[in-house]
Amino acid sequence: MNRRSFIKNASYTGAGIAAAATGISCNSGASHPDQEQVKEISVKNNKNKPIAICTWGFTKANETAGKALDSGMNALDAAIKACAVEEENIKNTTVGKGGAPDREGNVTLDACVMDSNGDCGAVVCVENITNVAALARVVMEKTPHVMLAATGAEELAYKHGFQREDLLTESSKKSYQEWLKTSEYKPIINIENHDTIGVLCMDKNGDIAGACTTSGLSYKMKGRIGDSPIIGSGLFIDNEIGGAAATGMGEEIMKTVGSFLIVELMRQGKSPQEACEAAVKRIVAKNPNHTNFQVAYIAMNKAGETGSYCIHPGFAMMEYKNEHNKRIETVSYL
Ligand code: SD4
Repeated sequence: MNRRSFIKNASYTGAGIAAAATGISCNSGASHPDQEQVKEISVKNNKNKPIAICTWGFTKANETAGKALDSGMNALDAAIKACAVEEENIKNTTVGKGGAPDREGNVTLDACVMDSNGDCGAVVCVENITNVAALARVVMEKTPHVMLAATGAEELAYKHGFQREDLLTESSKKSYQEWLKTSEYKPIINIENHDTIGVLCMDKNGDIAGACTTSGLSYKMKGRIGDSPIIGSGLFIDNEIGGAAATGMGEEIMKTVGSFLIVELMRQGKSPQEACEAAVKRIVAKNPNHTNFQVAYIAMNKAGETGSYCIHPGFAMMEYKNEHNKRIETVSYL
């Protein structure tokens, strides 16, 4: 088999793509394809692009990204646009405006973005700014840094025209006051419908980017940061391979650097589904307490295959492909 036909054949499977991307020659005796060729094959054979997937049943957000991609928007813009839908949705109590406050009653937001060049930006513990995924992009593009915290991030936001907003809504204030009566702190995530949004987009060029945004654990300790704004934990993209995003108990996701792990497993030849399963099982194996918390992952590879997996039933992924937005009930470990 000559080099060209090896590349052609390799492009039909996720394993082939991963092998090609890492330069593994399988048993073909082929020489290592260069990166440009890898990109060419995987994009050419992906008939499904553009694609948007996101965590939970965020129908409108995912559709917003999908339609924007259909009309030619690039992957990063589309992912941030999808996040903005939930950041501005005051009924979502774990993202943006209307997000649950910390124990002291202050709403603090975390977010990150990563683009197809491997550039990334993040903000943590930000008050008074709704669109923190867009702010994470400002950190990426307008500063020499990757991550800014609290008032530093907030000041940057004002410099770039973001509006100051009170993020604590009447309804979240009421729930907080109710919580204060017992102040019971049980950091257990999930089972309700709305949660952190992580979005992965592949645009018409086949380039992948993502964004993740959250208010984190409800009534968290002051200053607590979860996985969502941590590059590699809440989100990771490698445009040669694919991307992954996480939701659920941030502390557990960070201990295994979950999204990075999934992308690396895809690099080694696993499909997005297999990689999500392996990453969840890694957490399960390390933590006998896993029945007490939720972790869920979504992933996409360069061929446009997607996957998702979680510990507990109740998690769903949205997928927009071929102009169709659908909800995929995710298979769970338990
Ligand atoms: C966190 N992972 O702060 C986020 C919260 C979340 O589903 O995803 N909830 O730990």
